[in-house]
Amino acid sequence: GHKSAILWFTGLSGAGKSTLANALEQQLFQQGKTSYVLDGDNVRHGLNKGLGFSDEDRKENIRRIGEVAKLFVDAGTIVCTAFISPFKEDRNRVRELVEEGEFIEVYVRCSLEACEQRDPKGLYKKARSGEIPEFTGISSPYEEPNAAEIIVDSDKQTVEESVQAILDYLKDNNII
Ligand code: GGZ
Repeated sequence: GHKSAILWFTGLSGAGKSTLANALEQQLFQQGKTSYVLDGDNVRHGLNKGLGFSDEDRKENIRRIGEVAKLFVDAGTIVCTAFISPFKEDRNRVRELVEEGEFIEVYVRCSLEACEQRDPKGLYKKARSGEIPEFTGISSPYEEPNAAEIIVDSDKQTVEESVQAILDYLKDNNII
């Protein structure tokens, strides 16, 4: 068995949140644990279609995702969420929705330089040219967590090392 929890990945665009969340989910699945990944692909195109990237829309995006994540916790799942979630206040509001210990903040730390160098979708380039306004790290803020349960340095650690560190945390805290 396992306990339910929210693994809340936060970090810049291109830091590797979705990659890590999906790699972790695979490992959990292999261990027979029920997990699910919420990310831009399945939330911003559906439930949150219509929300953009203004501060207000990001806040509403995160609020709804928090409520959905809570439902997954109620359903007994380990839910991994992969959203920039740039505002500390919005992340902390989600933390307050669930029991102590059920919200695990995973800061996927990566320098802006490294994210910009990766630029897998060419978004940083567009942000620099002004084609995309309010882009996180360029023209919209990212507030670093100051008490994340887990920090992974995605510009120094491999995906495997980071996933292992998260699995170790879950074991040490009797979640899996
Ligand atoms: C940041 C943007 C923006 C702006 C489009 N700022 O690398 P991606 O493409 O796949 O991930 C980014 C994603 C961010 O959506 P989130 O729901 O995670 O953001 S938040 O938590 O702040 O609500 C990026 C793409 O959407 N994208 N425009 N202006 N990222």
